[in-house]
Amino acid sequence: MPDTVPADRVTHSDLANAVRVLAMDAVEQAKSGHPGLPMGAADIATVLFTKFLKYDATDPTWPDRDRFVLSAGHGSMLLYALLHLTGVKGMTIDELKRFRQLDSKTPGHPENFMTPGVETTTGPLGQGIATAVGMALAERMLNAQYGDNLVDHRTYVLASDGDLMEGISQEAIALAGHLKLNRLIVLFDDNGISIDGPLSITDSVDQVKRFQAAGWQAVRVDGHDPKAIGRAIARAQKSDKPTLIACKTVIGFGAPKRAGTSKAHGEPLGAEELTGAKAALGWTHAPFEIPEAIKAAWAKAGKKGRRHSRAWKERLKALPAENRAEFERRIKGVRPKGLDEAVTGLKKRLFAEPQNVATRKASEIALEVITEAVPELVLGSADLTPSNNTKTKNLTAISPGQYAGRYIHYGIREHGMAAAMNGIALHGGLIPAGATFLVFADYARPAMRIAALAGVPAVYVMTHDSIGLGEDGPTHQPVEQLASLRSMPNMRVFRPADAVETAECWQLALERTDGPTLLALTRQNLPQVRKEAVGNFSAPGAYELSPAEGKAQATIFASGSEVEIALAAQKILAEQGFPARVVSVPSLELFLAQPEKVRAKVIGDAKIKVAVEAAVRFGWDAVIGSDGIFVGMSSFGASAPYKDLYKHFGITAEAVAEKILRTHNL
Ligand SMILES: Cc1ncc(C[n+]2csc(CCOP(=O)(O)OP(=O)(O)O)c2C)c(N)n1
Repeated sequence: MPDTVPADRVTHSDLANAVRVLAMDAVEQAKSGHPGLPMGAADIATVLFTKFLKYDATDPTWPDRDRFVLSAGHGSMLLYALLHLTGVKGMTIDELKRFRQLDSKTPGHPENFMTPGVETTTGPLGQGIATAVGMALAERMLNAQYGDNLVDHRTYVLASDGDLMEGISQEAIALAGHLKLNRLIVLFDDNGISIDGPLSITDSVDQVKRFQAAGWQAVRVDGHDPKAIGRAIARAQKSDKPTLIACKTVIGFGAPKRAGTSKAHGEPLGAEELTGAKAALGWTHAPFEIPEAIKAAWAKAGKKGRRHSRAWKERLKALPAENRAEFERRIKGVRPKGLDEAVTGLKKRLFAEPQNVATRKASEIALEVITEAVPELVLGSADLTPSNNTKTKNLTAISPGQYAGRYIHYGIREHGMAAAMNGIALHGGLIPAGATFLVFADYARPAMRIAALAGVPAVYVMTHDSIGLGEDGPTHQPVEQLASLRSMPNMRVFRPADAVETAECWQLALERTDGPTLLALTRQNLPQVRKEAVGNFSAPGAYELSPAEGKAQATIFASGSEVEIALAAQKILAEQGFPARVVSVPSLELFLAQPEKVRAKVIGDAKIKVAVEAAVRFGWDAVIGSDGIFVGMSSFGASAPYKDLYKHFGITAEAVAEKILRTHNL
């Protein structure tokens, strides 16, 4: 199109082609990336962004905006092109030219913490659609609290074949369909192509029927017909169910040889194909060059939501000061002042009346007061509510069409739960805490990894944290989970030793705003080991719980349920005139992240170092050294009453004391 054409003569195809060519050019320049999806889905995205999305590019984090999630994160250039064209600050043409380069705002896959306007990190297929379910749920839950005046938006997803093939999508769509999340609209880029070739080599699911069976409205449209796409979205907006719009598209639309083939999926087109594609699209401009008229039309689309954002801000301003401050606090993720007070109060009570309870029960006791102090905390469980102890008396569950509660029955969907939790947290205004057994963290792990990577403050309540769960046997007994979760950057794992530490760890989990926290809790009862003292001792990850009588000859480090064993071993040793100290380690990796001085003081200079944890040794050498003594697990568990298992695997106070004395006498 010549530069002289006025903005109002710009057509849908001009707008969509601008997205296509930016994607082609950026992938070509990077010599890496995925041009096929942006080229194929450009028509869908153009209709959505220019006609439907309530979006203000000048304020991309305005709380009542519609959310757009590019679930097929490999098509990231589609999103970057849209953010650039609509005028999001910082998303310059130079950033597109630096696609996939170090420190650019255009990394290989969308990262919400790097790129303004990106709602969530996507790339592992299936995560985006499942995260969006959480966003759509958060919208309804906040709407139930604040009304249409403040919370009234939709969540749109662009999902690919891969997204819908991944198992997590089933958990997500079943939950969304059940809960009737009618503000969730999924645009399916139905191109029938993935990396290995046409989908027909591996898949024959009728996605429309599948979604319908899960309680969705589902329709098929021509994904290159803007009117048909528009009609389907308009219908979806009126539906009382979530909607799938299967948009039949051609991957790599416009590429002369590669369109419609897997060759268009994930590599640069190459000079010849690129030239051919531009010719086919009628595009005559230099690489990365967008004619002024098209630029202007896209910029106008970017400001389309501005009147909505302005009106919304006026409505917010008009609220009574207190309501407004509370809403803003929650949206900004600022934690309430009452949290510290509530936990301090609870600890006082625990010191006065010690509770010898399982830490899952201690967690419930903590939640009784914390849920009152933190109204944005939303709990839930993947069908283990009575075992996880997450539903306190003051919480009511949400149900289809009824979103006023604060408890979510996620169903037996650990992965879907963890992804939905990401969406709830990223939406803003709510803090999600979801529960299951620790061993099933493995079922939730890919979404937990996104939380860690994307800095999502979700809380995982994972009970039945060792062989201490007993009779359910080795399938249910976590052994390697603690080590593997501790190894995940930015994941914080707490394993509190008693009711006091549990309250402290809950506080630390909720005060954290830059990443996820896991609370590993016991099924079995534990004595309260903490004596009265002021301060959150769990905060540095480890502290001296019980000093030695005299100069310590050994330090026994332990976490969770094994702190009791460490204390009993200390006693046995003391009776034999051997002074040892006990260090409680509620968070090994948090402790290892402390400055050297802090670590050195807690580790101490006793020659013999022992760690006791009913899990594998991996990770503990950083504290006890490779020649330190480890008392724990080196195999899977077994099925028996838990006390028998501790004896069977040699995790006892006698064994700890005996090993220390043997080493001492060497
Ligand atoms: C969980 C996961 N497994 C594998 C991949 C690697 N991968 C990236 S794109 C892709 C194929 C996707 O095909 P499709 O979803 O149809 O996208 P399109 O070819 O239409 O771009 C695969 C296997 C991934 N990103 N995530």
